Amino acid sequence: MLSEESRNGGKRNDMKNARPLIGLTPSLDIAERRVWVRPAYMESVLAAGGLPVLLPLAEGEDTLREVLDRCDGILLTGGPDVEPERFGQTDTTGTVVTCPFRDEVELWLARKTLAADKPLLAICRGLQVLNVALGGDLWLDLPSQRPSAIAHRQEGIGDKAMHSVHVFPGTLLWEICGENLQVNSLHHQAIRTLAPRLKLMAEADDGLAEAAWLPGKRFALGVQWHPELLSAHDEASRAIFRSFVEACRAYSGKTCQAV
Ligand SMILES: [Mn+2]
Repeated sequence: MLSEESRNGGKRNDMKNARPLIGLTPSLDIAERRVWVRPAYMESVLAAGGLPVLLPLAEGEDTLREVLDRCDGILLTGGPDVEPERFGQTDTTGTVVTCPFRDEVELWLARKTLAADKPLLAICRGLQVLNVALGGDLWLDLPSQRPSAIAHRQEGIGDKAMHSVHVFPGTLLWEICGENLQVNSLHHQAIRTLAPRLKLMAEADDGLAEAAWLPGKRFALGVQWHPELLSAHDEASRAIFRSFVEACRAYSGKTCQAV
């Protein structure tokens, strides 16, 4: 005999209590035909009460549109540099490493996620993608184009904070984690010109942009560092994921609590 769940086509009756579904963009290694993501993204979303899934880096908009429709929020993860041609430049530094196919997918996703006003969390490369998607541009190579006493590309796996970040009072990030943060730093590029609609939320002691948001949206926040690599031992990093997952839950109407 069929269970009630089977008769419903497998649809559970308690979906309103399900965790919000959060789509993560993976890295893509075309030469090795490999799609991958660091588990810390998944772990941080799970710990904040979200249900993470990897998004397909698919050709064509139909698949992406269907996947975006089903997700309650999108997390743009870290990765290689954005192709300079995407923001009207060419690489004069010889240092830029890109994945144009991933650019194509993520620029589309960033714009469509914002258009649908679904929550968007953009981490490291994700912030750069968000800025380019909305018309801003990037430093191609921080060490040669914008030398600093701060090593924005730290050694190691990034589980230790390396530099301070000053968060501007009254911004979304300030509400989530306060004014002074210690963050890790694993980025080669960074925001040079902020996109017209984005607002700067935080900067490093050398004045480099470290976080931005899009006011007027449900939740559209990008950070230049990697909170997922600090969240096991850093409350401010956990707070970023909790706020994002809460926004996804509010969007979805689902009620289950963080674990
Ligand atoms: Mn940094």
